[in-house]
Amino acid sequence: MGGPVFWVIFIYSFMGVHGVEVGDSSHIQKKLQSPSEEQQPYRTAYHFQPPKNWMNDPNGPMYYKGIYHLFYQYNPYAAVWGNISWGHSVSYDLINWILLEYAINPTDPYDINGCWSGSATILPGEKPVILYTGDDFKKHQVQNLAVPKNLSDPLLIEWVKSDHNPLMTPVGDIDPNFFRDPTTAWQGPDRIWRVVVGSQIDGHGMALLYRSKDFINWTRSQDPLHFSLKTGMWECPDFYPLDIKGENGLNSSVQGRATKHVLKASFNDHDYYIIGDYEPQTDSFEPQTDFMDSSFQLRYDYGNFYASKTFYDSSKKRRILWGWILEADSKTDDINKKWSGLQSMPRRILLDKNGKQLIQWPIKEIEKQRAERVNYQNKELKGGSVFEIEGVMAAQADVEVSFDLPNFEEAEFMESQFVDPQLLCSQKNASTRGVIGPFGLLVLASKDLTERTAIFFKIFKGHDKYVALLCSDQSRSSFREEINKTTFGAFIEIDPHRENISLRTLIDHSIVESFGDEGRACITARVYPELAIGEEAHLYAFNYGSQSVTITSLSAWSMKAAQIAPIQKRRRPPVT
Ligand SMILES: *[C@@H]1O[C@H](CO)[C@@H](O)[C@H](O)[C@H]1NC(C)=O
Ligand SMILES: *[C@@H]1O[C@H](CO)[C@@H](O)[C@H](O)[C@H]1NC(C)=O
Ligand SMILES: *[C@@H]1O[C@H](CO)[C@@H](O)[C@H](O)[C@H]1NC(C)=O
Ligand SMILES: *[C@@H]1O[C@H](CO)[C@@H](O)[C@H](O)[C@H]1NC(C)=O
Ligand SMILES: *[C@@H]1O[C@H](CO)[C@@H](O)[C@H](O)[C@H]1NC(C)=O
Ligand SMILES: *[C@@H]1O[C@H](CO)[C@@H](O)[C@H](O)[C@H]1NC(C)=O
Ligand SMILES: CC(=O)N[C@H]1CO[C@H](CO)[C@@H](O)[C@@H]1O
Repeated sequence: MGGPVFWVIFIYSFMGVHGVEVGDSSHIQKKLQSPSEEQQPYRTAYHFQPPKNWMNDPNGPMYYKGIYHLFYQYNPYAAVWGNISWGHSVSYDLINWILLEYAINPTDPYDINGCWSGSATILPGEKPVILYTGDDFKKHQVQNLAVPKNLSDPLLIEWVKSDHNPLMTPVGDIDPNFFRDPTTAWQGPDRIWRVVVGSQIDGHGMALLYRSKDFINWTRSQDPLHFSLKTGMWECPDFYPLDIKGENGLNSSVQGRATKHVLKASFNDHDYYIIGDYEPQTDSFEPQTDFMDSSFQLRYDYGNFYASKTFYDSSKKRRILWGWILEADSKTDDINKKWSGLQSMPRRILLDKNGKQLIQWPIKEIEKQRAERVNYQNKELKGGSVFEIEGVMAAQADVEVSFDLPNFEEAEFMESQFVDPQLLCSQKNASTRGVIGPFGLLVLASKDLTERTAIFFKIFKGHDKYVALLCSDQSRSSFREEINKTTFGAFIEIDPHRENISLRTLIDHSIVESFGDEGRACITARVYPELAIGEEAHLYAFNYGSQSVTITSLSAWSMKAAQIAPIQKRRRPPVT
């Protein structure tokens, strides 16, 4: 017994499919319908969130023996940050989740003030391990190791901390307040493990490099993997290879000519990345363009998205990104609604063909949640027009649309290449008439359009190039005063012969995740409408430019809710 077949059936029954052993069935019943009950209009249906309390960074995501694991920074006691433990959930498809007991709790001198972010590494012989930051009894940040208690338990429910903890401590020039968030480790051709830890030394953001033969005894490298004189503290660094030519993802230990490496760091409330060449012999990393070096900063997401982490999914040979999506309401609202924080839709990451940036796309599995569909083709949107897309649940939908563009000659001129796209989006908002654009979608909109979130494009002509501006305008997303309604924006370079541009938007009650131009620019927003909730939410396409644009095709689907259910402590074998 205990073989994989047994466990597949066993866990299947836990998923509630056989209707047995699922902890809180009233919760599931609710999730199967829609979460838009009166008191909880903002809970999401197909994004990951625990039933209650505070959640922040995704931690240690991994695929192990047929099961996806997601850990996350979690406060077991309240909807505010504090008492941080590692929440743990498992899934077969990255959409439906079983909530397990906490994997790591603050119980030891080296993590008593919190078990903070970290990553999983799968060691040879299929042995997963976790490196995480502990806030110790002196409130110093240190790096610790935890391993599964029983490798035969397919859910890896129990984790034990190493007797050798802490493994890395803030000695020498390292400030004990700025030493955290170890990455997934990788092995060089010399079989030595490397890991980087986020830091700030003399005010400069830094990825400190450590090496180890045995994963226990770690030695700091004299040189960091990378640092920047133009940023402060780097939180949650991530470092991984991507294939230059193919679409397959790579595990973190792949190096060589056919790869580019991505270094991501979280600072200034955003996740910035750079792409370059990594040389494992010398552990040098040479980026094509460095952080803050040009006016065009690469970010995973130009909206609300932070402290992300990727992992390599060996079953589908892809690299997947998760990010923490913060609330944009007040702390009081969080306490009243009893929860705070979402995880983004997991996104597959690819290198763009030009090698200069990443492309992100919601994982294929989400398409299984699609239900009723409406479809339009070759619909002309004359300047100043709005039309309603009816027949889908507008508060819980997936929309894919492609627009045929008019001739660019008429495009508005943009003075400077140093314009901040976010600023441009708030000045040239969805209500401001333009030439080519604004055109796009109005989501979570009230029938009379007094409340709406607008996701739109606008085409500009620069001195030597054309750009599409992608905006997510939250300025009229809610009548509620206390909500942060900052508008977000991103530029996408387009060539003058470009005929069309696409937008995909995932709408889930209080989150709007948009992927512009096949995933070249992503913007996530949190919105909390007062009128446009549940059945009262509407979906529109619009064009406030003077030039007509044509919707080549638009498909919208209602989305089924995911099952996110707790597991009971007492376990019983399945009835087969
Ligand atoms: C380890 O897990 C397997 C599968 O759940 C179980 O059969 C076995 O008894 C466990 N071993 C221990 C020492 O708990
Ligand atoms: C730890 O590794 C370093 C470098 O490899 C070595 O010099 C040192 O002796 C090791 N310490 C222990 C306790 O194994
Ligand atoms: C990573 O991928 C390479 C190339 O496919 C393979 O040789 C290596 O065994 C993999 N390593 C791990 C830890 O999976
Ligand atoms: C939209 O832009 C116009 C013109 O710049 C401005 O007058 C208006 O206040 C803006 N609306 C919002 C809600 O920011
Ligand atoms: C609102 O959100 C933006 C973007 O996330 C942030 O820069 C700004 O500081 C926030 N404003 C307030 C008042 O919190
Ligand atoms: C977009 O335009 C390209 C040519 O520029 C064409 O190959 C493609 O089929 C078009 N896509 C759609 C959805 O119309
Ligand atoms: C239940 C529990 O342990 N709560 C603790 C959370 O953290 C605060 C201070 O950080 C403690 O005062 C609580 O006792």
